[in-house]
Amino acid sequence: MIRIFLILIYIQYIYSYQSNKPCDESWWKTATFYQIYPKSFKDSDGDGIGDLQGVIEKLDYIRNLGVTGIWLSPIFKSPEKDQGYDISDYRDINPMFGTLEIFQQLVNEVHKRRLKIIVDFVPNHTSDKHEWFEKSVNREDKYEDYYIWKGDENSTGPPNNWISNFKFSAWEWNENRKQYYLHHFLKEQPDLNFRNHHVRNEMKDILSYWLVQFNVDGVRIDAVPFLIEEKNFRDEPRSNDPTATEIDYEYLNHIYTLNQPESYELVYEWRAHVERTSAISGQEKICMSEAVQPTDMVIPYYGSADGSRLGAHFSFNFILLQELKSTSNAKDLANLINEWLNKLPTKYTSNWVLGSHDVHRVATKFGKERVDLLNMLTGFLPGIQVTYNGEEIGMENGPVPCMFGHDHVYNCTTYPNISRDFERTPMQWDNSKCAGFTNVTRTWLPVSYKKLECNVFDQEKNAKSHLNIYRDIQKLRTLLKQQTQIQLKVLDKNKNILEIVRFNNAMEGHRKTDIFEMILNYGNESVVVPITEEPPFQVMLRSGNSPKKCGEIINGKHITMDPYEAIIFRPTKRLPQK
Ligand SMILES: *[C@@H]1O[C@H](CO)[C@@H](O)[C@H](O)[C@H]1NC(C)=O
Ligand SMILES: *[C@@H]1O[C@H](CO)[C@@H](O)[C@H](O)[C@H]1NC(C)=O
Ligand SMILES: *[C@@H]1O[C@H](CO)[C@@H](O)[C@H](O)[C@H]1NC(C)=O
Ligand SMILES: *[C@@H]1O[C@H](CO)[C@@H](O)[C@H](O)[C@H]1NC(C)=O
Ligand SMILES: *[C@@H]1O[C@H](CO)[C@@H](O)[C@H](O)[C@H]1NC(C)=O
Ligand SMILES: CC(=O)N[C@H]1CO[C@H](CO)[C@@H](O)[C@@H]1O
Ligand SMILES: [Ca+2]
Ligand SMILES: [Ca+2]
Repeated sequence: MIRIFLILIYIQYIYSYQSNKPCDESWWKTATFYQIYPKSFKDSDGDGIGDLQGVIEKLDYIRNLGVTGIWLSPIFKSPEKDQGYDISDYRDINPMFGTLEIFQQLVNEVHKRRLKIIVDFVPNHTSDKHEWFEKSVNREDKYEDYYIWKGDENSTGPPNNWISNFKFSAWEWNENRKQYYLHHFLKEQPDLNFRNHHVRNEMKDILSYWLVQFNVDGVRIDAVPFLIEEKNFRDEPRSNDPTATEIDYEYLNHIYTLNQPESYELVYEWRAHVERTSAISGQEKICMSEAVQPTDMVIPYYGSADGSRLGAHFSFNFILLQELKSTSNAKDLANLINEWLNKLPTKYTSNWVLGSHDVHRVATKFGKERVDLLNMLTGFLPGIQVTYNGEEIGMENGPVPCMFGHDHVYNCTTYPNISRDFERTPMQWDNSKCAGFTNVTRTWLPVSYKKLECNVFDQEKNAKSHLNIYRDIQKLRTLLKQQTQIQLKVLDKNKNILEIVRFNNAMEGHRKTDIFEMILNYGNESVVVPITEEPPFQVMLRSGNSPKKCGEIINGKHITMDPYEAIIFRPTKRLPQK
């Protein structure tokens, strides 16, 4: 009884502490962003394709998840050669998703619910159907150098050996202009020339358009490593990858096309511009950058090494997404977390990502048993959490027969393992014929039969479902905010048990007050482990497969961890004050 009373006082203390802070200050630093893949989220008009009105219909669901905001994958006008990453008009909405009016309504509805909204910003390249490209082909005034053109009618081949991310030469011949243009992705995605000041200004205007005029809260900047290329267009040297053939991207070491100093510089410029839009609108707007690169290359997108320039508010941390395997152990996991935290200067905000529209579903990659454990982990680690839609219910890859595939880049026939169609199947809202995604049977990608065992409707009813545990994590995150320090420890000889302690020693000398601790068993065997902190402990949250109860008090110095079990708890005894 007394204990419950103390907890109530404690919670009150936390809330009163927060309410004394200036309203909304750096709201993003402890945010959870929910990534929506609009085509697969919710169809409102019965064409089998998700749309913005569908997102509006599901905003209450999103608010009830307890997340901070949504990030929408591209929704702009596009011929859809690369699922909207080939934009033909940066200032308009793809009619399949809706209109500018519906988008404005979405922004308003999001804000009404005290949520935030982030849109994708794809500056490296446009669609070849963008009017800028057409004007550039025709050498129209001002537009002539909007893209990267090389060679002439007498050229006998591409200007250099650069290779596209999607295989083959990064150069495409244009018969009208009689020159080659550069494209790091598809040939329908010509690279913009950021050495041209008109292009630089256009992009800033587009940022203002969405951030100020439409009042969105931030942008996610796509593919920043590719922004600017070395200006002498030198050939790139061979890589050491023996498996790569001449046409493969991996064949070369991309020293002249990736992460060039000017690309970082451009991100810093955009940050300054985003700050200006914050000043104009009186609200803190943010930018996040996407670089699927080694950590050492990713971190400078946060800001310059000398600290004089700020870059993205956060640069996506893909270390877990790329390196963690189902066969990893807790030691590997600890090493990955430590590698990131040790390299990230403490003044920057960390972030954790496990899923996206480009990688296989978490449940498929790591096993269904690890869904809660991994959602709890990314929610427990300090900083920002990013969740790809469907991961909160532990959706698995959907089966997509190749004839129904849509990933033109990684064609299902040619790339049976890396086609991205599988993680893009429609959201499973219920177990009805079309999973509550739409009211028609023909959907752009097939609805997975797994809707029968994995859907929102059923999980609503079960307190220990992935969905409800995900909601509990979001609630707990409001308590975790103050604990900025972290310690990691592998507890057992088999290296499958990871203990993570969060505390705050910044405010009160070196006293570790208000400790939160997570223990997870990444392995498939039950293990008894000693806990580092002094008992008793109170269980705050546990994975669905855990026999422990929320609120339960644990008195022993040892704890039994079932296979794939995760718990978050708190020592209930305050440590003696020094
Ligand atoms: C599906 O829903 C849309 C929008 O409510 C409606 O216009 C359409 O007629 C419905 N289609 C079917 C097959 O029920
Ligand atoms: C291409 O070669 C022809 C014949 O040598 C020459 O007249 C022409 O000027 C060349 N074109 C360019 C763009 O250099
Ligand atoms: C994949 O390639 C096959 C054979 O080249 C083609 O028939 C199919 O339409 C392609 N699928 C996609 C999604 O592009
Ligand atoms: C691709 O998938 C097949 C079966 O799904 C598997 O046998 C093969 O090892 C995989 N290849 C790679 C490179 O992962
Ligand atoms: C756990 O996994 C290992 C490695 O995959 C396997 O050899 C072992 O049999 C599994 N143990 C149990 C209890 O399932
Ligand atoms: C994760 C992600 O958004 N990847 C995108 C990076 O940019 C290329 C080109 O725009 C896209 O094809 C990827 O989907
Ligand atoms: Ca639709
Ligand atoms: Ca570029």
